[in-house]
Amino acid sequence: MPRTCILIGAPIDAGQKVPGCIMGPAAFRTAGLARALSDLGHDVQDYGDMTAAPLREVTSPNPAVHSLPEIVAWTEALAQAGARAMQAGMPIFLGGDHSLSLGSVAGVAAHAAHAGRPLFVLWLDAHSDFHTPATTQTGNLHGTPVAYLAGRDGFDGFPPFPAAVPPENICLFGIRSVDPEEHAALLTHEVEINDMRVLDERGVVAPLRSFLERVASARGMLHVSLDVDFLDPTVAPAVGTTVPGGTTFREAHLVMELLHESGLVTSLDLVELNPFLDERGRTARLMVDLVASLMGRKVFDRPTRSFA
Ligand code: Z70
Ligand code: MN
Ligand code: MN
Ligand code: MN
Repeated sequence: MPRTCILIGAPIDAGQKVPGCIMGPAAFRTAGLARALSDLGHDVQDYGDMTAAPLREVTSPNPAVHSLPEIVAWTEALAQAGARAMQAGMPIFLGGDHSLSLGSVAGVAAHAAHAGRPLFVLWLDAHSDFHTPATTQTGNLHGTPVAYLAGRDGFDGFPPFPAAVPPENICLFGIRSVDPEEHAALLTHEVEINDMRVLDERGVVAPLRSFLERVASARGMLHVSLDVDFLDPTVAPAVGTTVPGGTTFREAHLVMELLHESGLVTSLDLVELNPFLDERGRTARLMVDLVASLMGRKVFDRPTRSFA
């Protein structure tokens, strides 16, 4: 089914400390994202790159936190743009580091609440990103969006999250780096956790299918947040914090194909691409290919699937 894909560039890099993510939206465009989508029959509208809202004076009780006014300003701008884009089609947010999801998911959640539909979030990442600004040790706010969308406290200065996503509607998938404060908090929230231990034993198909069945039976909307470090750094080197033991090229494509077949995905983040660290554009091109699989590209287009 043809979709209206809305590209929203969010060149944010203040959510962490390695320079380069700011070039992410340009790299996605250079790697041919719009063309890949239009070749699949989708309508593509590129809204260009956003800028942050005006900076306000906001401070954190945690002295480790840096760039708080910048991230709050991006969150405000992206939440507005995201909610508006949801009315026009399927927003695809081009990062930028993962702090962009503070805003993108806020916008999507406001839309879902307005539409009276439950929101589910699939977090494809090496990290759990479940810190709050109060618990982060690095002060890097790209490690906080899942806590924000789950409605955790500690986000003083941020816009109140419009409609907290129930923890059981959140699925962390591919994680292999969890800090002690995140671990403790995850033990008291019913977030679905498919860490690498689970994926090694069960593969990606069964855990993902069971989550997607929950989304479908709740008639939910589904936001997918794809962090480049979901992939193993040997296939996706263009990322600031590499964590070994990530998903393979084939597993990642299979995840995208299953998402396409589900027909459930209503919004998407592409985050943490650092083109400055890439090898001749290979990570940017891989990310574009993954989006193409998510949006319907197939190796062989059978009239009916013969492997139900
Ligand atoms: C660590 C922190 C993180 C992404 C790194 C890492 C967080 N838990 N998130 N890369 N995408 O700094 O809080
Ligand atoms: Mn970090
Ligand atoms: Mn992340
Ligand atoms: Mn990550």
